[in-house]
Amino acid sequence: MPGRLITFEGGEGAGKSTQASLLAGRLRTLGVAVVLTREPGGSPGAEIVRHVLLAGAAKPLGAEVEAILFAAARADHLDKTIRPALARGAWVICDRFLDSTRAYQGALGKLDPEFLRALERVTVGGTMPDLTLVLDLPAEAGLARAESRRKGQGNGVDRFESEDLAFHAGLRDAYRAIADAEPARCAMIDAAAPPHTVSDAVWQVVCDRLGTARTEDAPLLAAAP
Ligand code: T5A
Repeated sequence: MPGRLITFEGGEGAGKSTQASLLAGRLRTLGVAVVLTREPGGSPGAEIVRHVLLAGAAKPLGAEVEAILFAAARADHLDKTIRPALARGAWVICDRFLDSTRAYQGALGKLDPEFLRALERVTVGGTMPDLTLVLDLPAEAGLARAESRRKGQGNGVDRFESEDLAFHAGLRDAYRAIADAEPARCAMIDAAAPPHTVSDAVWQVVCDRLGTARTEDAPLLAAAP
C-alpha cells in the first residue's frame, strides 16, 4: 500500500494532537505502519527552529521572516522524516503543516500569497497532503482548552497563544477559507464534541476519502464503555 500524508489543522486547542494520536492508534490496529509527527518540528533540525519560533525570538523580525523560518523547518522535516516514511509505504500523520503557514503568517500576518506559494514550491514541492482534516471550534473554546492543558503542564503561553481573541477568531475564518478553496484535499470536522465523537467523524472521513478500510474494521470510539 502506498504511503499517505494526512495533516491536522485548526486553531489553538482545537484538539489536533489528541485527534492525530487517536487516528494513529486506529490505523495501527489495522496493521498500518504510521509515523506520527508535528510542525514546527518533527526532525532534530526543525525542533531547534521550533524552539526559536515559539519562544518569540523571531517575532520582532516580522511575519515574512517567521514564514521563512517555518518553511526552513518544514524543508528539513520533509527531507529527514516525511519523505523517507512515505517512501517506505508508511502513513504519515502530521499535527500542523503548510496550511498553518497560510493561516497564521499568510491570512493573519497579511503576507502576499505569491510569496507563500514561492516558499511552498521550494519546500513542499509535490509532497502535498492526501488529506487535511481541519478541526473547527470557536476561538474562545479552543483557547480555554489550551489554557487548561497549559496549566496542567505548568507551561506559559507561547508566541501565538499570546495573540488577542480577534487574531484567533480570524484564524478560524482563515481555516474555513482554506477548506472551502480546496474541498478535494480538505475536510472540515466539528471539533466541539467529546474527543471520541470527533475521532469517529475523523475516521469516517479517512475511510471515505482514502479507502483504507471500512468503518466497521475499527470500532467506533464514542460507543465504547
Ligand atoms: N505555527 C505553526 C505557525 O504560526 N505557522 C506554521 O507554519 C506552523 C506549523 C505551534 C504554534 O506554531 C504556529 C501555530 C501554533 O501557535 P504547538 O505548541 O505545536 O504550537 O501547539 P498547537 O498546534 O498550537 O497545539 P494546540 O495548543 O492548538 O493544541 P491542539 O493540538 O489543537 O489540542 P490538544 O489535542 O493538545 O488539546 C488541547 C486540550 O484540550 C483537550 C486536551 O485533552 C487538551 O487538554 N481536548 C478536548 N477537550 C474537550 N473536547 C475535545 N474534543 C478535546 N480535544 C482535546
